[in-house]
Amino acid sequence: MARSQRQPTESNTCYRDCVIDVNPPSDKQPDPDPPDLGAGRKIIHADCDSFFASVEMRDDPSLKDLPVAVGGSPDKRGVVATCNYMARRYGVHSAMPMSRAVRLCPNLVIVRGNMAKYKEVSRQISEIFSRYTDLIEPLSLDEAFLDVSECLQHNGSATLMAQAIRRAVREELHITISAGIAPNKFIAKIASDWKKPDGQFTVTPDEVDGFVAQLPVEKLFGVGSVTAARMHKAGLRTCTDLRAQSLNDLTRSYGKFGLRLYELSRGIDNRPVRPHRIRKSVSVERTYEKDLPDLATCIHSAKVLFEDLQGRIDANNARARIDQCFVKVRFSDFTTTTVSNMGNKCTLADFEGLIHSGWQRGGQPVRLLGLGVRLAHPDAAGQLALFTDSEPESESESGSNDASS
Ligand code: DCP
Ligand code: MG
Repeated sequence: MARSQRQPTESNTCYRDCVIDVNPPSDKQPDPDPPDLGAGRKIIHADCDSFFASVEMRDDPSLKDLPVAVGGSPDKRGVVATCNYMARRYGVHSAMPMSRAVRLCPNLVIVRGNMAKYKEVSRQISEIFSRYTDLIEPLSLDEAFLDVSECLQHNGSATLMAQAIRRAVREELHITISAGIAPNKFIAKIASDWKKPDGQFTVTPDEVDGFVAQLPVEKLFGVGSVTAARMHKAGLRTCTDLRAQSLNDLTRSYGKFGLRLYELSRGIDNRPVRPHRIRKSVSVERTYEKDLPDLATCIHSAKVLFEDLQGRIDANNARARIDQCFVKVRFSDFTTTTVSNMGNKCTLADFEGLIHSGWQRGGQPVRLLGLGVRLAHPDAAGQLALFTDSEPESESESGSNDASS
């Protein structure tokens, strides 16, 4: 079948707002033989399968049995937000340029995204979760941690609760969701991927040790490609290899993150499920259809982004917490630079000054421009702005960040 493109998206603007855990992992030294405090808890990590694509397939049955991607137009530098599992067999994946996706899968059906619809489905999914617990920590529109330790339904079996949740999502919302069930967040998150799509996997407290021992280091939250490469070079490939290192060795090599590695490689993760998360930054960025040729065009284009950013800051009630503004510039050769300055005003003139500095670092046409503000911790700003409206996060639990540098 010839590739059909349903509604090419015009906008390549995206909002990358990052959130931070209210209570980051403890910095204190572990006991020589730390008790597994997580053993008594029951955590479910639930994550929809190819979320945006599943919603689109649900709403348009003609897409059934076709490879489908949600995202922007291949002619306009659009990217793949997600694709269904059939398209994944061709090598298509999230964040890939759509132009590459259609080369890999010539009969790919491209559907424009509809964020309002996904937010509504996300709200409906949260409602189903809330039948079991109030301790729900959303990570993005389609995934959340649930602490069901105190829930008495299904004789207190988290495995049966996960089954019931998945059944409700399937029968009421007509999409599928996978789940991982474990004594802590770290293992539940990995387990939800184990039987995807439309599956679930339980790691009981007795199984934690064996399950974690064989995990590759890349699976640990905070180990991105840079840290993983460093570990491989040092002969560390699995959690078993990490366990052979003393805490001193790990902190010497990886700084503060060494303690976290020490714990995670033993299956220890005492982070609570936190219903609220705090926003750490607000930003807006745009990939242009045609490169911006010079500094003057960049300054001109920044006005629209600036307006967008103001709206986002107000929508998040974040103005009082601004303590830094930054600009991201990606040049035509894909090199990227970020320039920031301290201050809580962040006027258009401030951003223009930053663009000026950023531009000079590359001195070539610009592919992407981003404007953003970093936010002080609410305690410092004397107010508490709670994160309620989940969107895909730049600092998520996905482990894509390198935390050790
Ligand atoms: N998303 C996006 N851009 C990305 C990654 C994801 O816009 N780079 C959006 C589209 C996804 C949704 O977020 O549907 C959820 O992201 P997931 O990582 O959970 O991916 P999926 O739900 O699509 O697939 P999976 O079955 O692997 O969870
Ligand atoms: Mg998902």
